[in-house]
Amino acid sequence: QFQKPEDAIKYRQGALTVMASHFGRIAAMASGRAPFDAKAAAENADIVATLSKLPWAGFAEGTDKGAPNRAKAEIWKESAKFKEGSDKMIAEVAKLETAAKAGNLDQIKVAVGEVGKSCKACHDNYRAEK
Ligand code: ASC
Repeated sequence: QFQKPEDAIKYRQGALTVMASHFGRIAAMASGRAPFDAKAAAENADIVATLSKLPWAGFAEGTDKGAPNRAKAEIWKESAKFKEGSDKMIAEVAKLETAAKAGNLDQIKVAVGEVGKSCKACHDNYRAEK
């Protein structure tokens, strides 16, 4: 899928960056920083759900080096645990998508919190400091 390590690194960073942008739009509604727009929430949740499945292929073996990136070597030493974390994130995003499709702001708030926790768990364990 990737010719060079830097292609994989760019791919995963791109997917995560775009995902954060679309998740952020929903998170802003959940926190009241933006007005609740059910249609926009559902559209953004669909995009996040699709994107949530993509970054992981970019964590190809040996791509802790090759371009500027903050991936720790533990990702490949603890690959089962890392996969558990990514699966958890995908599952929490699926719940967010369900809540957003239902137009249920209370459920969206809960799901946004759980998705955020699942992002943070891997960042805490597997993302190096700047
Ligand atoms: C976001 C984002 C993350 C997570 C994380 C949650 O919106 O870009 O990486 O939430 O900050 O703690």
